Amino acid sequence: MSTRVAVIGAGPSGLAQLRAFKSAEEKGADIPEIVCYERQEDWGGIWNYTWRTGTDEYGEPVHCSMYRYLWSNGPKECLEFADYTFEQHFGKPIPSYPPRAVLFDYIKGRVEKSDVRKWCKFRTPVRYVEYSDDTGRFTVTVDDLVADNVSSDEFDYVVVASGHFSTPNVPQFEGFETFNGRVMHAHDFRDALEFKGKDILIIGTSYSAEDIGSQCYKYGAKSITCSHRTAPMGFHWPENWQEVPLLTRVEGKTAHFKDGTTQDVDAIILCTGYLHHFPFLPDDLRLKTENRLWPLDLYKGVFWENNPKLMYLGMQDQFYTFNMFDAQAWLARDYMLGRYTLPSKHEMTKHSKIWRAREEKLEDDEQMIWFQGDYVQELIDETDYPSFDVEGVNKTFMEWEHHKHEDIMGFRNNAYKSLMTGNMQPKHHTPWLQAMDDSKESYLDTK
Ligand code: FAD
Ligand code: NA7
Repeated sequence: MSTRVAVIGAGPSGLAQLRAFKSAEEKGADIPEIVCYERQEDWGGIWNYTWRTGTDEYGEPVHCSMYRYLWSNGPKECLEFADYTFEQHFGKPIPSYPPRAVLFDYIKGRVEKSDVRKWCKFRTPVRYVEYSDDTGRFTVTVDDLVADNVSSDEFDYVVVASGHFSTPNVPQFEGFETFNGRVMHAHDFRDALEFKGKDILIIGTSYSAEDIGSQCYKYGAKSITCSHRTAPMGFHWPENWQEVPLLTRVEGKTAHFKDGTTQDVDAIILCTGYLHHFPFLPDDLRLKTENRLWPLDLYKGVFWENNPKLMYLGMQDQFYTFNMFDAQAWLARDYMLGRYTLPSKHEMTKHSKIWRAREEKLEDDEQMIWFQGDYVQELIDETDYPSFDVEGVNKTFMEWEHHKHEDIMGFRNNAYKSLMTGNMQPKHHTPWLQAMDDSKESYLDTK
């Protein structure tokens, strides 16, 4: 019986796993039989945009948390694949903060050229995974939505790559039930034009709050009020933008904050993060964590310590994204190919706790970036994933942080050097605040 691998999800993490196997096959390895189950109709994960919110045409929760006009919130030079560069894909250097359509095209480009689509079963959510000690295999139960047919299959390994920025974390505040306006979570935000001329309140201070607020500003919101639980973001915001303490209650259209101040608002957008949500996993296989750089119970951030035949990709909070998922997937692949041996459970847990202890001492974003860089370096040192200049990526992240603190509405006008090709990338032809056309064609028009 040949070895069988199930990959759950065909977003950037799941696709990294498919590419990792393909790369080994191209170098002559015998690879297992691979089936990648994907709930959506196409690959790309979060980058596969849909206008739908809530439930889809099959009654499935809509995965997409993406919105129109989204431009990368970090330099593309920090996420570039080491085995497939932007220049290779687009045929020339391109600016550093691409809109969604450009990144989607790039993600798809590598796998389209790798002939791995045949391994994917679209419109097929995984409903349940069980492990049998007797057979040493997993039973994976899936729902073919189009055929309306539930079936089960057996696998030796399961790779969970279902993402963790899709199931909203929705806190409740007093008065929401009678608020005379829209209350929504960032997950359902699709188009900033909806808020043109409106006074909006944003709860939260992380990437969604910063970017959704900036989108609303760009597309003509009247005012933006950002409410924080822990600390304000502290950027140099435009004049119609204020940062206030946490919301305590809403009365009619009036929001009340902890410091006693109030603000009348038309809409409230909860940028309050997401839940790690695995309804298809039993308790003993299910990762339980908040959004952080070092979730426990995953050796090397990948292997489920209680049963390492189950692996997770991309479950960390993310500065590094695509190339970190690659580094994880290459290591997971080598384990499944018998090229990489895991230590005892005791050793795995000890290793994880050392990383966690280090994570708990991190004080700011810069330290977090270097921490995640060290993690990526540890992974790529273990496999034949093309080595790249992790220190250079960290330094580009430092420049990015600096540019944000200099000009939060203008940081995307900067350009950086590719750490993969060494080439300086061009600046975009139009400053981000004035660039209303987020199409691929407009972005790639670098002259
Ligand atoms: P996802 O992209 O979420 O993909 C997971 C896939 O699993 C989906 O296709 C989903 O349909 C599928 N799936 C889920 N459950 C099941 C199931 N039960 N059965 C079958 N399939 C299933 N990163 C950046 O680098 N730059 C950015 O600018 C950036 N912006 C972002 C903006 C937003 C609004 C969000 C939410 C995230 C952003 N990210 C950004 C981070 C993003 O999480 C990563 O870029 C990347 O998409 C993570 O890939 P993933 O494959 O782990 O997860
Ligand atoms: P994050 O980065 O997980 O941040 C969640 C934010 O929500 C953070 O500021 C939290 O504040 C805040 N939060 C969470 N619960 C509450 C409650 N109950 N009340 C007030 N504030 C709360 O999620 P994002 O959506 O911003 O980013 C996720 C990804 O999407 C990211 O990779 C981006 O690229 C896009 P805290 O600081 O904990 O007080």
